[in-house]
Amino acid sequence: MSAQTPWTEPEFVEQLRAKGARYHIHHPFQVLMNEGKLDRKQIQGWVANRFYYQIMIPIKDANVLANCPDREVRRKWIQRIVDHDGTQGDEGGIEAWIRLGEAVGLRREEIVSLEHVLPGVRFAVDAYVNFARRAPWQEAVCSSLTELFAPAIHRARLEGWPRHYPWIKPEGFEYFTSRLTQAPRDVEHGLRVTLDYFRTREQQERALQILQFKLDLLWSMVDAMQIAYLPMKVLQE
Ligand code: AHQ
Repeated sequence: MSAQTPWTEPEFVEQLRAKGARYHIHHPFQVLMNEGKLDRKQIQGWVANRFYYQIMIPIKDANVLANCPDREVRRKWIQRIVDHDGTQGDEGGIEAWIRLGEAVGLRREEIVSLEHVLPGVRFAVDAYVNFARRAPWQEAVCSSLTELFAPAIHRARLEGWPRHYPWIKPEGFEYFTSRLTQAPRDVEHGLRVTLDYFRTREQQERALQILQFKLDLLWSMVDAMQIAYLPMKVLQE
């Protein structure tokens, strides 16, 4: 097969899924979290920092909409904003994340003030939003495909946190539960757009590069939290 031969759709999906090896579920801080080895302050730090990612997802998605001339795509994509911002009768994911914050012992004010957000987390999240603002909308869609790997990380939290962190109030877990259905629905649409747009082998390689950019961004967010919240001694054990 020549280097320029495009992958078939199953081969392309396999290449995208292979990128999961660098998903942040494998980050040392996340591994310690899922093994129940973090303390209250470290869990609180992660929740407070990830709140910045959560509130910027709708801004990112609004940039995709603003760049997308395809009404059919917009009709589906706009649901992502509703999922997070909420709507009449459904408070949405951002509110659910605040409930997660309160369930781990943070005050609402200190969550929404963003006072705990680390520079490295802010830079990584802002890089994602700026990518969606200036990249072709199909590239921004492709970058959301890290959620190919997200159900596993939400399931791990739902299975492990009640056991490892019994001090966390269970109403905090609603957000993770909501993503078990929302993420696969989003991935189905995002993957279709990606497979339809990235057709030549060069374009397919570009899609892998975009996915790696987003994986690195998620990874670097947790790097910042690890440096801030994990004493070096834990890392040397
Ligand atoms: O809660 C998450 C979420 O709403 C989204 C949207 C999606 C995107 O558009 O990039 N990615 C994403 C992710 C969420 N949670 C992360 C986690 O570890 O809890 C995973 C993250 C992703 O895999 O990109």
